[in-house]
This record gives sequence, C-alpha cells and structure tokens, in this order.
Amino acid sequence: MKPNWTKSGQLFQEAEAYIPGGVNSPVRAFRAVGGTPLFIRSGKGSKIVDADGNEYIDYVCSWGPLILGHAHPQVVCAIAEAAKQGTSFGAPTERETELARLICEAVESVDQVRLVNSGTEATMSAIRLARGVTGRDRIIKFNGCYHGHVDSLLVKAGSGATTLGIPDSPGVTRGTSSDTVGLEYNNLDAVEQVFRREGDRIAAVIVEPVAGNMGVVPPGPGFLERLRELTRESGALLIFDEVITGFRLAYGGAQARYGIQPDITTLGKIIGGGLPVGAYGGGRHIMQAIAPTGQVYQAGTLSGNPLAVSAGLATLRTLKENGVYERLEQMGAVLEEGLRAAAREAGVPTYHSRVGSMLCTFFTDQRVMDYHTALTASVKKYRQFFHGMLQRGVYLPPSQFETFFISLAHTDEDIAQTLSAARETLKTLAG
Ligand code: KE4
Repeated sequence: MKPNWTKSGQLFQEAEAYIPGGVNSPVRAFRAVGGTPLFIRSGKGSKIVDADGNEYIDYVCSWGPLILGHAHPQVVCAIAEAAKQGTSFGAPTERETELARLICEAVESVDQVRLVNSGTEATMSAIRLARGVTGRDRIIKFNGCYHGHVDSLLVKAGSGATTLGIPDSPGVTRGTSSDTVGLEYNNLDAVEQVFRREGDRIAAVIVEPVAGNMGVVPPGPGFLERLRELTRESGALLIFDEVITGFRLAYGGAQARYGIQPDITTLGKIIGGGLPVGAYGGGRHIMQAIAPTGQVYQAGTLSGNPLAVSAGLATLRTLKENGVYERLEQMGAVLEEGLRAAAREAGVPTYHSRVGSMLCTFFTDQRVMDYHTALTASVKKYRQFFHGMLQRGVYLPPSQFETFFISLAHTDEDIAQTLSAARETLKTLAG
C-alpha cells in the first residue's frame, strides 16, 4: 500500500521556485533514486514523520549527527537553556572551552582543537594548516572519499597516480585542483609510487579512516598503518577526516578503533548533536600555527556558537556513558546479518559492508574494496530497494553510495521491522 505523499509533492514544487533543486544540499533531492523527496515535519527517537503524516524508521539520521536519535530530551533541553541566555556573542564563552576540552580528552592525537561550523570548513582549514605548516603544496586524497565541497578536494575521481587532479565541478579552477592527487582507496602501491616520486612535495594525505561516502568501505589490513609510515618518513601530515567516524565508531573515533594517530583530525556531525559544528585539531605544535597564535588564517562569525556547542556537549556527555558502543555494535551486527540473509533468501546478489553502526548494502556480487568496485553496484537495484523500503516505512539514504546510520534510539523492534520490510522488498527484486 503506497503511502500518500501529496503534501511533500506540493511542498517540493514550492521549494523548487525559491531554492535550486528545491533542496539545500543536493543528495536530498532524491535524484539518485528518483521520485519526489519527502519533506520531513518532525523526528523523535528513531522515527521521522513526513509532511503527509507518514512515519518511518530513520537510517539517515541527518547523515550521521543524530547518534542519540531525533529530539533527544537532553539535547533539546540544552539548546533551550542556552537560547535563554542569548544565541551568539562573537566572543569567547565557557562552553566552547568545555567542548574543546572534552574533544581533546576523547581524541588522543588532539591536544588543541578549533571549532568551526561544518565539516567542509574543518577539512578546508586542515588542508590550509597542513600546507602552512609544511610549506608544501601537494595533497593526496582517495577516490570515493568526500571531504565536503572544498575546492581543492573536488577532484575528478580516477585521476590515478600519474595525472594530477582535474576539477570535478565547474567553478573549480585547474590551478586549485592541480596540486591534488586522487588515488584508489586501499591501493598502497599507488600511494608508494607517488611518495617515491614526490614525497618531499606532499603536504598531507587526507583520508576517511573508514570511507562512508562511497557506501561503507573499511580500510584494508595495513592501509592506515602504511599511510602513517609514509607520511611520517616524508614529513607530510596525515589528516583523518573523522567527520562521520568521530565519536561514531568509538568515543575516541576511528583512530582509537584502529590504533593510528594522525597529525590532524577533522570532526563534525555528532559533535554538534544536530546543530552546525565542525572542528579540526591536532598536536599543540601544529595547532599553534593557526591565527592568532600563528600565521595560518582561519575565522568564523558563528564558530563555537553557544546553542550548537550546548547540543554537542549534551550529545558527547551521553556518549561517555558505559555500553553505548557495545549497543551500537550489537544492533549493527543484527541488521547486517539480517540483510545478508534476506538477500541470500531472495537470490539477490549483494555485498554487505559494516563497521560498528555504519553499514551499507551494495547491490553487486563483487567484494567492495574501493571506489572502482563500489561502482559495480547496480544503482537501479538500489533504487528499487530504496523505494520498496520507503513504502514499508523504512527511510534509507537516497543513494547507493552513502551510509545507513543506526542511533542509540533504535530498538530491537525497529531492527526486526526493518528486516521484515527488507525480506518483502528483496523478494520483489529477485530475477
Ligand atoms: P559538511 O560540510 O556537510 O558538514 O561536512 C562535509 C563532510 C566532510 N567529511 C566527510 C567524511 C563527510 O561525510 C562530509 C559530509 N557528508 C555528507 C554525507 N555523506 C553530507 C550530506 C550532504 O552533503 O548533504
């Protein structure tokens, strides 16, 4: 029984008149899965309700920030209390220091951290900092990894180890992208080759320690360790983009889970608890290069905003409680195994990838290890899966190349209901 989506359709039509594509971020437009994007009216715990009153179990979770679920009472209360004191001062506040201290205590490689307003600002600033500190220009990134809409990181995938980056968007100049090299994730031979050729020109390697923007692709054995060795040997910096994985995969982030200490860590999403916060941090000797103590300039009117910082503090304090990551792991494992079993039962080729509460179902019979193999997935099958699940009350990311996120508000009943919807949907995909 297809839900009624009339109101969302009307709202989308009006939005398109005033906002490019009717959305404030492209992935929300459902272009990868077709159909009209749902306009969401409210969220509570693991559920969201659209403008037509239809309820869904939510696995987008605002693309990762809502690890506690929607409208968590402690987060809502923290925002409300902060708002009563004023919304922004453009001056230091005690809460910013509290959040900075909490991040420094949680993330072992971070002695100091600068708060900004988005993950993009964090990665853009981290790249500038790495170039400023090393005096070098080259940046290595990995195809399929997304670090926000930073000009120098919007580099066409597949540039390979021999050709320098070419712009992946109009408006990005060749000059801006020409110092960026895009390599295949998990391909250490390509990385070794570039370091042999020009290691002394590389300012930094930026990597998602667990990739979440081509679907979920974990690091292969030794991948992160070798990046750490190569950067250290050559004087380049290692940047872990933990905007997704920070406080998601462990309280200390992916770096705690894999035991690797990067030079700079970027954060976002969860540290804002659903409000706009990004951050970048590292050793004191590196962070002191940032203005006003150093020469590398970075600024922001609303950086450290009291409301956003309050939401972040309430979120991270809750994550410090015992057992939260075990619970996320347990739900992730049940969901992954249930999806795998449902696809096997339906005879639909799939590859399931998961780390903790980040998971993804690729509609391919290949093992997905990088962007190249991720692209073997059938976007047509995913589209059918997405809409079948949506009609059965489960809201998945509207793209094959994103991550399903589980929150602490998800229940065993939610997971069971999701798997029941998946069994029914996958049967319609068979053949
Ligand atoms: P924001 O500027 O969107 O806060 O963060 C950029 C960013 C940086 N690094 C990583 C690893 C990220 O995943 C992101 C943003 N993630 C996407 C979802 N895959 C945001 C969703 C969107 O673009 O609307």
